[in-house]
Amino acid sequence: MAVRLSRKEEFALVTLDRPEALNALSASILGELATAFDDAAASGARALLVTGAGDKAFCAGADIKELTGRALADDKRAAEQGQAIFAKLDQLPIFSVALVNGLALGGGLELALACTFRLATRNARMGLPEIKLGLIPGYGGTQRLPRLVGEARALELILSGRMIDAEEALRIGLVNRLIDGDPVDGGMAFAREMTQHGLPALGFAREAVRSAGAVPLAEGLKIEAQLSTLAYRTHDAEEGLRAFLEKRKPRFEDR
Ligand code: CO8
Repeated sequence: MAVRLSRKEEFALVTLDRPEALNALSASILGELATAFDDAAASGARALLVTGAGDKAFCAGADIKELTGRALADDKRAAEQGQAIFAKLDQLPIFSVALVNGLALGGGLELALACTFRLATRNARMGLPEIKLGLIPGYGGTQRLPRLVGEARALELILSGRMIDAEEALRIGLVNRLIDGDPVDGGMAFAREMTQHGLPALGFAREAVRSAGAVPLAEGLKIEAQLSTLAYRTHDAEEGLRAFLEKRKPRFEDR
């Protein structure tokens, strides 16, 4: 198995474990990833961390050896399969955090883009080099990258195929934060910060923010009004408001 699913306290950790090929994504690894995402979501974990084995790469992209000599229909099927698996990750009911601990290229960066958040180690380098192979990104990169960093920056990276370092990725908003020390420890600390409050409000906030990129403002405001109204109805809101008035820390129960 080149994909390992493990438990790290209250979090699930998916590790791409094929360091000899810089954790490149073969078709069978993509299938293993899909299973691991489902299992992580069903495990009761509070968030999912995704990383690559070794200290060189998060993931160097699709396995280039598998990309040659296929029929057109197979190329399309492969792109749709990759897109569907990354969409599954994007839509998991729990938050996901990519721990980019080295190279994240092509499909590897697209894997990170499908996570809710991205953290990078200082030696991380990221890019969409498909253009250098005569290709374009096919696992969501042309759609998710511009939504994160803007159209002009995304197009520049896709047309040049150049790699950017962790500092630049942070500056353009491609990654949320840089991590020093052990990436998994850093990822757990970040995930704990993001999930320390009650799950219902966290979920409503995520849903409302996601709608901002998908619907017109007036529609989004309606969604926000509905979700914020729902939040008032939760036990956690009752507890949070009461705790403030009683000058104590709230005890959220995720309901
Ligand atoms: N696929 C398969 N094997 C790979 C890949 C890859 N993407 N990347 C690295 N490897 C292998 C190398 O072949 C090498 O194996 P071996 O030792 O057996 O020769 C091993 O990993 C180590 O790599 P290098 O010796 O090349 O290591 P370097 O440190 O010299 O170079 C690089 C590192 C710069 C990352 C270099 O390996 C490289 O350029 N790799 C390719 C990166 C790339 O182009 N990725 C994009 C792939 S295309 C893609 O992801 C498209 C996704 C959408 C597809 C849509 C389908 C329809």
